[in-house]
This record gives sequence, C-alpha cells and structure tokens, in this order.
Amino acid sequence: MSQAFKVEPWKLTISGECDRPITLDYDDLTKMFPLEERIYRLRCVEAWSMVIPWIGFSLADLLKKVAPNSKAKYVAFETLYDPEQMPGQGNRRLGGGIHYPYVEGLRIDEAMNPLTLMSVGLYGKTLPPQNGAPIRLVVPWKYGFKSIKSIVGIKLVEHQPPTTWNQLAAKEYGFYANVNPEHDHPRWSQAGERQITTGGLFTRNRIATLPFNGYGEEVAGLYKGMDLSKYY
Ligand SMILES: Nc1nc2c(c(=O)[nH]1)N[C@H]1C(S)=C(S)[C@@H](COP(=O)(O)O)O[C@H]1N2
Ligand SMILES: [Mo]
Repeated sequence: MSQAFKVEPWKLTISGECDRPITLDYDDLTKMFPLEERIYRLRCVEAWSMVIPWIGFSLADLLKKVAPNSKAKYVAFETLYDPEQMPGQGNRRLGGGIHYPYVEGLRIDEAMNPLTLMSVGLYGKTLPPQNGAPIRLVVPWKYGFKSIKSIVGIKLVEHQPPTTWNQLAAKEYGFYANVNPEHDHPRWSQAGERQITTGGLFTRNRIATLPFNGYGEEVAGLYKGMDLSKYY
C-alpha cells in the first residue's frame, strides 16, 4: 500500500446475525468509543515477533452495539478489496497466491474476549497504510495473520467462516492459529522466535515462544477440553 492510500471516505459495516446492524464511517471509527493504548506482543507465524503499543477499543464494545443474536457463533472479517490501491490484490506474483479480499474469522467467545482489540493507531499516531489503516483487528494470543488489516466488513455468522491462509494451505495454517510452541509448522519450529526491536543492535534476539503468546491466563480457558494439536 502506498502513502496515497485513501482512508477517507471509509465504510465499515457490521451485519449478519444481529438485531441492529450498523455502518460506520471514518469519523465514527475514532470517535465512537473511548480509545486506550495497549502494549501487546505480536507473534508472526513465521517466527518473528515485536512489542507494539496499539491504540484502539475492544471488539466486544463494537459487537455489543449491534446486539448479536443466538445464531451468532462466529465473526467473519473482510479487508477492503481495491486492486488499484493495493497492488498485491490484482497481481498473482505480488499477491503470493492469496485469494483476495483477505478474510479472517474468530469464534464469538474469542471475539468477545476483552483482549481482542480493534486498532486505529500505533505509537501514538493513526495507523499507517501498511499497518492496516484506518482500522484493523489485533488478537495478541494468535499468530499475526489472524490480525486482519484495513477492515470494511464484520459479519456475525452461524458457521466457521473461511480464512485466507487456511484456504491457501490448511495443513500449515489452522483456523484457530493460537500461538503454540509445542505445535510446529510443518517446515519450521514454533518453539522460539526472533524478536525485532527498534534498537538495531538487538534485532536478532532469539527468545522462547510462550503458549498463547504469554496470554494463557486470560485465554486458555476458551479452549478447555480441545485438542490443540488437532485444532491448531
Ligand atoms: N488485510 C491483510 N491483513 C493482514 C495481512 C495481509 O496480508 N492482509 N498480513 C497478516 C500477517 S501475516 C501479519 S504477521 C500481520 C502483520 O501486521 P503488520 O503489517 O502491521 O506488522 O498482519 C496480518 N494481517
Ligand atoms: Mo505474518
């Protein structure tokens, strides 16, 4: 995405299995909810990580506004589809074989967890285009690919929705994608990660990967009784 990437006008529609669907425009995104800063670890599935101070609000606050009904078992997210502004989308080589638009999903209880953030900024500023302007998801206990950027659609659905990386290679990228040092990617270990810092000197700190990226106390209960080597 280039710096000319246009975030205004922007429309984000929240619809599906709910009583009060809404469409938000660019101003609503930053004004509808009080914003807070949250410092989270982000762990990419490709074994690098970063600590990032996000600005945003809980996805739960947004979902409560639309009043999900009893059929809302999952939440499906969709990125803006605009090949002119996002060259990768119209080009098989740049796009890495992905089917666009990028889509992601969460189970409703994961979406309602207080850690699940809708982010509109980082490092005290609005989100730059490459980090998902004007609004993105941040799910800190899951691999980075779950944290979908530049969202235009959020839909409450009854069945588990398709997700981009899972469609590309289901054996490598599961729907759950919880950070799990005991479940290796078929082509590399997930036991450790390369921590990227802004310091330069320390950009190759190798650290141990923690279950649920260190957020187990808050989220392990969501997966009680599930075999995490099967639901990876
Ligand atoms: N729409 C969209 N969202 C996306 C991606 C993408 O290619 N398109 N990449 C994902 C991956 S693999 C990671 S690791 C994070 C990276 O977030 P960052 O670009 O802000 O570092 O975004 C995720 N969200
Ligand atoms: Mo990633």
